[in-house]
Amino acid sequence: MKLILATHNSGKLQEFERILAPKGITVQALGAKSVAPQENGDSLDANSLIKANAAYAEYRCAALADDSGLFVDALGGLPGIHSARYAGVGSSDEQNRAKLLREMANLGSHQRDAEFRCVICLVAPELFAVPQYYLGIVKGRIATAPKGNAGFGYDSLFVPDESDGITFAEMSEDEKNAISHRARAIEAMVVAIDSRLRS
Ligand code: ITT
Repeated sequence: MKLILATHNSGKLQEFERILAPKGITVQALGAKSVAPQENGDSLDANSLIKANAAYAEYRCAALADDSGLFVDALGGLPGIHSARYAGVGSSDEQNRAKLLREMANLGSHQRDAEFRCVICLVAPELFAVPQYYLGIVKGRIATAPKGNAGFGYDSLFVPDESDGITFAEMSEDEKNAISHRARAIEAMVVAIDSRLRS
């Protein structure tokens, strides 16, 4: 089975490919000429639907999109749906991480709880009459300084509760994929597709 993956984020693409390939699902990323739609929804669900719908309209092939973000308790859920542009439109991962560390500079070790959330929206009319949503969450804490070089985005600042105190960026791809928000949302999607194909 082939799905269009509506993303321009190469880190996400790599994770989808690695998790889905053993399950017999290949993902085709958007072409360089695909224009990213404006993500002006007010939730992960809304923004994932905007991206999946745009990809389906362009390719006329089953499409999925991931909208994800880092939700920090002490910041009232920020950066949340604004994670990709926390330090301003067009900001780099490094600028976003630096802003997060600044905002949390005065917070003690008991105030650093956070979670990554990922919503995948699947638009596949031949399988499901309406768009489907799959949620994955991983809980953890925000480190006081970046650690590790793997991954992307906020990985070097996020210490999952299920790790031995290391950040996502200090893990191998398979270690991150065993517990990540994205892997959990993907797993839920795969279960739903399997069960639909069997019914
Ligand atoms: P697309 O919309 O093209 O998919 P994007 O990077 O703009 O790419 P989002 O709007 O979903 O994607 O923003 C998600 C941001 O949240 C992403 O840019 C990272 O900063 C952060 N993020 C999400 N998942 C992450 C992960 O697994 N590790 C580190 N940071 C992550």
